[in-house]
Amino acid sequence: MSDCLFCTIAAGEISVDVVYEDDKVLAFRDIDPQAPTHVLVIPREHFDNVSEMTRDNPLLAAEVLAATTEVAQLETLERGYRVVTNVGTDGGQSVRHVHFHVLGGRGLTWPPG
Ligand code: DGP
Repeated sequence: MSDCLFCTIAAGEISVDVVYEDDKVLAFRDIDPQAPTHVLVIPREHFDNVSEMTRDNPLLAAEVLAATTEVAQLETLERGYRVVTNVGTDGGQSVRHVHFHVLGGRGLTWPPG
């Protein structure tokens, strides 16, 4: 989608700090980190949210989730970490291209706000 920020990032047209990438998945550091490690994991293909991706391409959804594990290993988050995906307005989703936040490097509180 030409007007999608994360599609533009996936196409390499906006510079990001890449942590992991393969032919289907890109992981890069969040511009506004909420923890010492805050990485966004996205499919290169556009889906608005996790529900759409899981419905239309469940194998890709599994690959994106597997990439969150790869990121946690690369970032040596052996004490633990959190994987979050926000959906829609109430979910606090600001970018309508599915992404998983991988957060770690400090103790994370619960519940979220
Ligand atoms: P969400 O609120 O769940 O849709 O998360 C979107 C995240 O995307 C938010 O944590 C900030 C991040 N973000 C927005 N624009 C950019 C950008 O241009 N570069 C990077 N690296 N991250 C961005």
